[in-house]
Amino acid sequence: MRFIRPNFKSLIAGSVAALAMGTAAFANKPTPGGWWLQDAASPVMEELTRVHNIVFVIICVILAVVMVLMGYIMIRFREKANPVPSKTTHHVGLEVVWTIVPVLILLGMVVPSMQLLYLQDRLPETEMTIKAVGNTWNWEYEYPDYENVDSFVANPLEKAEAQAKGVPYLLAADNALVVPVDTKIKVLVTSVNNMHSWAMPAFGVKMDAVPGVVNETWFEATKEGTFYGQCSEICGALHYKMPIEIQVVSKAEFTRWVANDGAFGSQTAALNTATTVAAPK
Ligand SMILES: [Cu+2]
Repeated sequence: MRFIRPNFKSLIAGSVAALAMGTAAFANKPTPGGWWLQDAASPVMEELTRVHNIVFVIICVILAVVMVLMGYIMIRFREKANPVPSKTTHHVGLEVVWTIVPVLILLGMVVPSMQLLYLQDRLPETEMTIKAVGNTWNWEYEYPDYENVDSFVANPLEKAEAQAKGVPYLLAADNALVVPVDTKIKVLVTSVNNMHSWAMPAFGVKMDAVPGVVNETWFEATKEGTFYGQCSEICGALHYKMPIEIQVVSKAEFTRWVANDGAFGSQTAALNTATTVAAPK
């Protein structure tokens, strides 16, 4: 019989990497072998990471307590060591404790969870709006606030093209969504045919795109740069071909981009080697 042996070397390397995460450079995309949350680039994701870490610690403590207790019971009360088992079937004190303690743990988790849900769900006073429409199979974007910026479609780059540009294949798109930094942005998400999900891990955003329904969510990017996400609803044959690439630029740069009808000028295009934004048709 063959057993699957865990790769301890990579496990240890991963743990060391996670411990060093505080000092590591900001990663704007999934990393090979990565197993923790992506780095936060929005207030919602920062809060989401904080709540996740709190719950993670609680889970680890519960796991440790249960494992130690199980081990103790199995050794201390095994047949050899304990030939005459106790006939006790009820213990009021113990039952009260094992009811109250989990309730207290859950109450402790409910407060930060509800605060996070509220932060994600309640739209603040947003400064601009973006509409993301899921097609089979690509994303189409509209900037309703800027009439001169035409809607455009984002498709993945071909593998060879992505490799040549040094960008992640199936995450990088031919047209990136361009948004200003430190700006509260409302995102309207819908679909024309089947269900998709517009997700951007670094911003803590994941919103279903449902035909006939306009869902809304929001984000505020706190870092400039290129960020990657994907459709997060198994939507069909080419589900994997729905990358979401967001380019966060300075407010001045964004103003220039809008004034240029949704295109980077020749000077600023050099800043953006990862993507090209198509000029309006
Ligand atoms: Cu999809």
